[in-house]
Amino acid sequence: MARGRFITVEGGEGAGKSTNIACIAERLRAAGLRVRLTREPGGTPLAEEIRALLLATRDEEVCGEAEVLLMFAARMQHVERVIRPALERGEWVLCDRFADASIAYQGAGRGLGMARVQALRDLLLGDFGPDLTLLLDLPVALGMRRVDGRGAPDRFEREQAAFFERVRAGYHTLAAAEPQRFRVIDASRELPQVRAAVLAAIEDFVAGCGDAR
Ligand code: Z5A
Repeated sequence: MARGRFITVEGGEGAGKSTNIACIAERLRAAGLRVRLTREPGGTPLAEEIRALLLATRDEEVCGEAEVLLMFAARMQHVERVIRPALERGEWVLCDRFADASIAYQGAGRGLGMARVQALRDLLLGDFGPDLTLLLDLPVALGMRRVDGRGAPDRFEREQAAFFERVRAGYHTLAAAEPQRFRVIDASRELPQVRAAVLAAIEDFVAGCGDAR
């Protein structure tokens, strides 16, 4: 049986990851593929508990190193218990955020340094990673407007625009370094146009996977 493929969707807040990932899953299933839809931080009971710890607002300031280690603790459980086994069964795994998020948010956003977080990724994951990454890119202010009024902001949503600008620049650096893996989608457009661009990228990728079914 052919190994499945690992697709991740990345971007800043309000970029439309959750909105678009469901229609990607639908399109892949329509093509006869078995799809596992998941997210980070999270994706297993333990990793979801770590997610709750990470998103909770708290009086104690969380240091960047503790934050990135919690992200990777959740990620390793997710990879070893869910993602890798699913790929080995031939399923396609579609994940809302993965290690690129740690490099952009903790490496660039929190200022830990992208290279340090990449070194941690390499230490823990080796060459395991996504086959395709869709980066939904949009100006920070527009993303913030889209999520405005959604309820009490979590610990990340309380950050200032400057933090999200560093995150966005971090993602641009990652996409430029690996153009064969990343597809950058202009997510500032109306939803039908964004969705069309997302599905075109997916179809292009599926067409290049001759052994996938
Ligand atoms: N984080 C981290 O720091 N390090 C890591 O390693 C990982 C994560 C894995 C939780 O992630 C936080 O964890 C996240 C980064 C950090 N914090 N932040 N920021 P998350 O992915 O669960 O949370 P999120 O990024 O905040 O999700 P989000 O804000 O919901 O973004 P989204 O999923 O991309 O957006 P959406 O829910 O699909 O859309 C938002 C709204 O915009 C919604 O009302 C849509 O109907 C609307 N929308 C979407 N597309 C459009 C278009 N094209 N036009 C108009 N309106 C639209």
